[in-house]
Amino acid sequence: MSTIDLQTADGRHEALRTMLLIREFENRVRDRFADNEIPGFVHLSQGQEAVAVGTCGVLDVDDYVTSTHRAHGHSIAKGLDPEILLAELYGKETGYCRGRGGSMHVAELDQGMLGAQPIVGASVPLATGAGITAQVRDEDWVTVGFCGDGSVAAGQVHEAINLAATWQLPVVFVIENNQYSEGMVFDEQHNIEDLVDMAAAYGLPGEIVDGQDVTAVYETMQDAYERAASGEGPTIVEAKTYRYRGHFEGDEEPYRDEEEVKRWQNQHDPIENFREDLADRGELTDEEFESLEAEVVDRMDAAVERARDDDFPDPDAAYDDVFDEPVPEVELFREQLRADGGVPGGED
Ligand SMILES: Cc1ncc(C[n+]2csc(CCOP(=O)(O)OP(=O)(O)O)c2C)c(N)n1
Ligand SMILES: [Mg+2]
Repeated sequence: MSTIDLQTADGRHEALRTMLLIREFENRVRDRFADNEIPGFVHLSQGQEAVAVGTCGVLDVDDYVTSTHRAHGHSIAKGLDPEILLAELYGKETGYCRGRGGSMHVAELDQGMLGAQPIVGASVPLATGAGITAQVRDEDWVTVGFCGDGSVAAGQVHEAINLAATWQLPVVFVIENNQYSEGMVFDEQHNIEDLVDMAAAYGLPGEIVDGQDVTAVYETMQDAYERAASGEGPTIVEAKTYRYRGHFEGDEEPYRDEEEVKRWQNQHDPIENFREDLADRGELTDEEFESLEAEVVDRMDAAVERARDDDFPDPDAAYDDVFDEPVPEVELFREQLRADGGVPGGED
């Protein structure tokens, strides 16, 4: 059973709320990262919310997704709590991976989130692996492997899709074609216009979908899901989309014009598109939209406060789950960490 039913007005409101939540979550990550409150490295998915919500909305809690370095939207759309996800990004003990994973490694198996993968392309063989497990164990779950347009230039992606196609695994590969791979424009990296054309090489069906239209993504995914769940094998879905922020926070974006970004924001925004759809259906007033916005702002205000107040992991536990036997280098690191008050490099 899908987690969001787009056939109903309640389901449509839920889809809108989830897209707004992802947008606001990433506003906070953007700002708190700029303030050095959030450590590490972050990649935002603003502009791509409809791909995450339209895809994951079709899935059941027991279905799986594998994700990339740009994983916040996929995670929240798959049902992860933004509060716990934010704590993870803050490196706090209360986060999904007890602060060890951060933005690019978050995973929550109970919710079907098999993990963000910072190695470009790695989400695809993982999805194939989850598909093999389902087939061998005769389980019902379907796995979605999210990947970017850039990842399609990586060898492991093709090996994994070929295997999934040959063994007719219950997997859907969703390529988020946001037209850039770091600073590389799409046609500098690929010799075809539509990546989905490669589906023919594996004997798979391929679908192109407008990734700024949550309803279109959802409907395309319903068909792909049906095929996967009924033993007809994988589908490749290519969602044409766009990221508003740089490749990573701090990217100066010399490779594209501000005008291009503004054009997508003004003409192809997935939230604005869907808001208009719902207003046209008579299902959403301006007041209702503003109240949904206020709700997610309040929720994220509270989430930031909570993540700030939560504790960092105990330095003594820094290498738990890493080494079986104590290692001298680890002891040294632990001592240093203790001396620094539990924060690598100290709390300055
Ligand atoms: C194997 C590997 N090569 C290179 C990198 C550096 N890198 C990180 S993200 C990225 C671009 C990925 O582009 P795409 O797949 O289109 O995803 P997007 O960033 O657009 O979401 C690259 C080259 C990496 N993380 N892993
Ligand atoms: Mg890309």
